[in-house]
Amino acid sequence: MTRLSRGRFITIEGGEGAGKSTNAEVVRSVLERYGFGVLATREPGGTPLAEEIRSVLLGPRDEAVDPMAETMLIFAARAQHVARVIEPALRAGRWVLCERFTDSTFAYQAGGRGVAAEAVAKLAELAHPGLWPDLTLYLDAAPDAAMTRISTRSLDRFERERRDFFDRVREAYAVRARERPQIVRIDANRDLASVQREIVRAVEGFLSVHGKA
Ligand code: Z5A
Repeated sequence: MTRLSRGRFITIEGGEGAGKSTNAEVVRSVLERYGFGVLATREPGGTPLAEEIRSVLLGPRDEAVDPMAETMLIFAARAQHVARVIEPALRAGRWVLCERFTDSTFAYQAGGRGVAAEAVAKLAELAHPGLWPDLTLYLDAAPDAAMTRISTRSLDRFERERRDFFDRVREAYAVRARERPQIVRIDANRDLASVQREIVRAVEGFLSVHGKA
């Protein structure tokens, strides 16, 4: 197995139904083919405590959830996930592949809910000082088409939001993708085979530069 002094941190981002879970498998198989040990995980979640916070966040509730309370719960889960799972794996030389990370918070809580982006940035610095993804694959899909893909399952508290919420989330992702060179936008409106070919190209391109010790 190829060993690096420190592993790399790869995230997959995008709206609901964009194909994050489906394509995480593709990314994992490329990395493993090149000999890297991969830890696949997700947010919110990834540890028993963080998964409990996920249930609190996603479950339906009668009480309106304050956007800052929601943001702080997400960062509480993230701090635990980073400290107990992500950082130890990276230090051990494993590559961490995570569905969603702080770019989701910029998109959903800042873009979607209106929390100040500066507040999100400050909490990020407290929850994961100095840790940012080395590569982010942003699967950009139009909300209506993506929601159709998941229309047969029961919807969580976020998926019940109105259309304009998802438009704001998508716009915030677009801004973030323009600002951060680590984010590679993939057009996820296309058929799965085309999306996957582009993902393989993006990961192999990253490996050609960052895949050496
Ligand atoms: N959230 C937040 O607000 N702030 C944060 O900081 C974080 C999260 C970290 C749960 O996330 C919620 O948490 C999320 C935002 C909030 N809310 N929402 N809504 P999640 O990641 O667990 O939930 P999700 O985004 O809803 O995941 P998902 O619906 O499972 O989407 P996905 O993983 O991107 O899609 P998929 O399961 O891979 O694919 C869905 C279906 O589409 C499946 O049948 C595929 O075969 C099909 N598919 C995928 N790609 C294609 C293409 N290209 N063509 C045709 N069909 C396709």
